[in-house]
Amino acid sequence: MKIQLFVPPGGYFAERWSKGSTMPPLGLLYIGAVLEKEGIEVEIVPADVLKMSWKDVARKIEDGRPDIVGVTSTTENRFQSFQLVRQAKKIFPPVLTVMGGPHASMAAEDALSHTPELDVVVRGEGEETTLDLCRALEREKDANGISHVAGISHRLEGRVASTPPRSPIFNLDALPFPAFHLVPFEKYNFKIDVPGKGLLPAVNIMTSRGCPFNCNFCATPVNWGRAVRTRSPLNVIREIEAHLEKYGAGVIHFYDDTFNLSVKRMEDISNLILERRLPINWLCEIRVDLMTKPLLAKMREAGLFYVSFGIEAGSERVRSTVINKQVKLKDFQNVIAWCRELGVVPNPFFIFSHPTETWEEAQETIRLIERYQGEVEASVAILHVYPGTPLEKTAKEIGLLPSDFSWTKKHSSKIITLPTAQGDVPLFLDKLTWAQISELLFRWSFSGGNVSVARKIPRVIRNIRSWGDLKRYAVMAWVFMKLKLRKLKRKGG
Ligand code: B12
Ligand code: SF4
Repeated sequence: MKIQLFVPPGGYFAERWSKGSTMPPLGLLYIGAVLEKEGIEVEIVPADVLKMSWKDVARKIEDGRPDIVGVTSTTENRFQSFQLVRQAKKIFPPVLTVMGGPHASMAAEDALSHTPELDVVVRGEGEETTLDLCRALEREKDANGISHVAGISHRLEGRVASTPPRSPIFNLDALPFPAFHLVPFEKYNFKIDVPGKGLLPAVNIMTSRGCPFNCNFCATPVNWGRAVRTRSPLNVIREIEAHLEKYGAGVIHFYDDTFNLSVKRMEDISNLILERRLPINWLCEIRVDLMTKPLLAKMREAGLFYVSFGIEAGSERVRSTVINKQVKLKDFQNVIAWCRELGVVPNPFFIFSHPTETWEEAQETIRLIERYQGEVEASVAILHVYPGTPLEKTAKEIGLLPSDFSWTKKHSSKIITLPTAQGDVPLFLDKLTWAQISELLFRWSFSGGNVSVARKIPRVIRNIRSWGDLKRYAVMAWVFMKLKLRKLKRKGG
């Protein structure tokens, strides 16, 4: 049994990353580690970071003649993932094509119904399902053979069929550490700037899966489930130690959706880092309503230097009744004050254009960002719709996504995207006009936001695909000039 696991080449992310630093794909590395442990021949091909062309990909499959070609998918890179599946089937028809990752998991039926070259979608966690799939295929080389594998959707007698969901992996400590040795680690050039220390080599780690909350736009509760599973602090520390030894990592980026879900576990991890004097700097994502000052101080002592958290909207109504994020402005303000006192960089996330969000409410958000100018590193996005989320349902109900919408089809004129900002993913536009959204984005940019308008111009021009796009970018240019003039007048007067 031989399996090749691909990150597809090109696409929005590769383009965005092409000159910077990125990180190895933890999902494929976990699957690789499990298969390797079970004696299955596995090759991971990160075609993005290897800068492979489609011809290179074809050659890889032709030479490898694998039993299975697997490809990971996010909604941003889905078209590249579909393309890879098509190519694999064309080059080597006997291969079983498998797609996993957040996009395929959340839109399995859509992906299979519109992509005849795709044989199987693995929904959710991939470690046990992929292993079962390999074993089933070893026994019986046809669709019936795999129809007992839990957690997949596939084609059976000409129709798309789904097996029952697989139960989540509760004992995450039982998983081997991700197989970093299966990718060319140095090619990722994964480095993070630590204040006062400069750019240091970094490694990505995930210590828990699942989220008990249910924000309307978020893929995590659907993809990973709402039952949170955690690795033991000691297991986490062992992985950090392995990275320190092998890669001389100076920074650990914890990618857990909410690292501080359990105060006790957070304290234990911090205490172990301190006891073992691990020379690491780290960053993570938290919920502000679960944070306390003593905990943040402990995390800081253990090496935390940058912390991200979603506040999403300045309006209480939008946060609590639209997004379903019960976080108070007071919690947000406290965490920022503690961060400043302790020397941690606060990185709040904000989103514009929530369902029913009015211009007045959106201005509460931008005023909050402007109020904290210079004190925080704010990240801002326009709301995007992802498959399987409550927001996708809303978008269908109000007709933003037409009834015949498919995630497999490109550039429908009815769907508005902003490829230069976040790939080919539908924007959620409701009450705010395009000019208002543009104003909000530029005001964020002027208040220290990390976007350079000038740098984006070549990509904007390359990505104009319709009159609608042209009109939207023209409105943006007009709003930009208007705000610049207003700024100049203020300076002058
Ligand atoms: C790290 C991360 C990033 C990194 C990218 C790292 C990388 N090179 O992969 C950065 C910071 C660059 C990033 C950027 C973005 N991200 Co991001 N990111 C994450 C995060 C926090 C962790 C990913 C991870 O390592 N998970 C751990 C591994 C173990 O899980 P996994 O990758 O899902 O893999 C498992 C299964 O999915 C499955 N599987 C995966 N691939 C395959 C393939 C096969 C063949 C099989 C069988 C199974 C399988 O098995 C794996 C093991 O169980 C997730 C949230 C999350 N909880 O996962 C969001 C997440 C993936 N990101 C998301 C988004 C929206 C974005 C951005 C758009 C954000 C932005 N505003 O720019 C961009 C888009 C980038 C892109 N082109 O996709 C969404 C994706 C939703 C979707 N439908 O695609 C997620 C799910 C967050 C969320 N809650 O909504 N992201
Ligand atoms: S945004 Fe964060 S808190 Fe909300 S559901 Fe997603 S992971 Fe959970």
